[in-house]
Amino acid sequence: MTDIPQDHPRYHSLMTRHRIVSGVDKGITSQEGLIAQGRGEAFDYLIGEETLPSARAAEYAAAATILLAERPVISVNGNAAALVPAELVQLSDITGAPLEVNLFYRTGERVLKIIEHLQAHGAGQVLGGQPDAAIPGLSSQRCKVCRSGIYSADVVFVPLEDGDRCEALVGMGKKVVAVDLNPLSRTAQCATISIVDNVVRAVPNMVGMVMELKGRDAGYLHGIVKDFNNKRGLADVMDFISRHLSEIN
Ligand code: PTJ
Repeated sequence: MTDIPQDHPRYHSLMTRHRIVSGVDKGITSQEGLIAQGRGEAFDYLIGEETLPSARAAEYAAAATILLAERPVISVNGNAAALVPAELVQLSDITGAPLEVNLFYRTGERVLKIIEHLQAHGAGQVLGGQPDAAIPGLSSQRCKVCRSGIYSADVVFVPLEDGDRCEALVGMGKKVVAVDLNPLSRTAQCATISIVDNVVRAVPNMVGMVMELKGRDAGYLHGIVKDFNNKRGLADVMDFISRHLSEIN
């Protein structure tokens, strides 16, 4: 519970911050996750705290890519679990993509708490508790994955993280769909589809888009993916930020 008044001009941002703090209190989110959230907030401010048209296009292409995938997987870390647990469970349900907990600051206890947290939000089986494979070339704890999940996935959805694993997953030949508010981050720069948006907007948007696209044939979905240009999308965000800053001055 929080006593932030609903008419506070920064209500939504403060509530999001509160969810991360509460994630730390529950042992779901790492303390470093607070710093990551702060960095994200700064970039969110620069993009006007709304979904830009380029992000919407990326979310649309991401929804189509996940629907076209043979073995899509949704990777969950401590921040995403605190911010959008119900929405991630919903995305998993409607796409058939399993949820797998994968952490940078990994402890067995935190993995278990995140699995339980997702299950409290309606998830069935959640992968990640007993990793039995490793992402080649990655020395961090993030290398620990499930063979039936991230290891054999063709498309991995990663709502915000550090860049190393994104590079390693792309190196394994996978398509990576990443959400990252920092268009300059290694994750955003190396992902197959980079969604420069806040996960609290991006994931619900994607749920709506998947529902809309679910009945469409593969040709239509391939068309959406083909029309999407990731480099152009990132350049559009940078253009928006520069224009936005010069308008403020
Ligand atoms: O739960 P763990 O142990 O896996 O750790 C997760 C964090 C996020 C702490 C870890 O992966 C980390 O340290 O990440 P970084 O290197 O701080 O990168 C996080 C990226 O996510 C930054 O580029 C932020 O701008 C971005 N970000 C932060 N909050 C959001 C976000 N992007 C979208 N939505 C957000 N709410």
